[in-house]
Amino acid sequence: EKKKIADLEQRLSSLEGQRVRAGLGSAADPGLSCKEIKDTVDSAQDGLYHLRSQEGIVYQTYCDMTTADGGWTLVSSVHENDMYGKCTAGDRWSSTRGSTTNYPEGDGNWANFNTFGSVELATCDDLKNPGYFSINASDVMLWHVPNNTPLSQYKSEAYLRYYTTDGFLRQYGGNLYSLFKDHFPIVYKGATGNGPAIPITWDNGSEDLLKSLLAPNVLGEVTPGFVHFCVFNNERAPHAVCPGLKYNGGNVEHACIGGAAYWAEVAPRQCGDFAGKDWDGYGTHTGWSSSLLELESAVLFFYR
Ligand code: 3S6
Ligand code: CA
Ligand code: CA
Ligand code: CA
Repeated sequence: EKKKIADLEQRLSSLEGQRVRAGLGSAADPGLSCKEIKDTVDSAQDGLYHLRSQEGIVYQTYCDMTTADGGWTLVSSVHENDMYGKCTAGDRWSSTRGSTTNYPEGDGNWANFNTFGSVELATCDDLKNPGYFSINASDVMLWHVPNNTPLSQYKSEAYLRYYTTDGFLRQYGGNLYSLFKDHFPIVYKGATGNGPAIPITWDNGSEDLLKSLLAPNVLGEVTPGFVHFCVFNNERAPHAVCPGLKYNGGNVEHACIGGAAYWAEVAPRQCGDFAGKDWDGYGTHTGWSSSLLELESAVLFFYR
């Protein structure tokens, strides 16, 4: 009898264990990251999960559980809501307070604990959740998704999807917050040089597709196949990220996104989340202007 009871107790506790594990990522049992959930529940699918920041804040976000074995957490998106508004409302990844040298870091959101937006509006407005600064990660994945794409189609509509594989974040504090805060501050005329250019693996799209969407004039100044962080232009304005490429020249403002609050070349024309992507007209895809598709897409950032 005693043996039977012990066996039953063991079976019960193992079933309870399974129930709790299977619920990891639910509201009742938030995970620390999509990677933790995927590592625990191998069959986990792409979709929404509950996560908990190191400070205990519970939030919902999208997990990609399938690309290259999955475990990718959506932490932020950079969206340009008004290309004609130069460092105005919505330019949270540069300056919402005008084109000015008064705030050399602009709004400072690359390296602070501010949060904004929501997972279902990542292609309609900027997103920054607590994962951006609280997850300890190794790599990033970026998706270029047309503006206003609904959550259910982020992945299928992302015409460029790529990720890093070398674990570079580990040497910069485990996330982009630490990379920008402690190593490569996004500060006008900042003292650091350019940050690292990390090789990428393509999941969707290609170097040729990226090149066909960039402003024609930048092709002579870039090497596709990287994601490049903290890149200064000729006038020493920093750009937080060059998505899909390494920027070798000085007219960084036409291909790279996010920054501070002042672009000196012809202020305020390059001031904003998408900097100078419209230099030769809105979506004209001539000279230093990107294609309309790139201008009207958000860049989504994932950690793993
Ligand atoms: C390929 C032409 C270079 O033209 C220069 O770049 C021109 O003098 C500037 O108006 C322009 C801008 O710096 C582009 O950012
Ligand atoms: Ca703007
Ligand atoms: Ca924005
Ligand atoms: Ca320039």
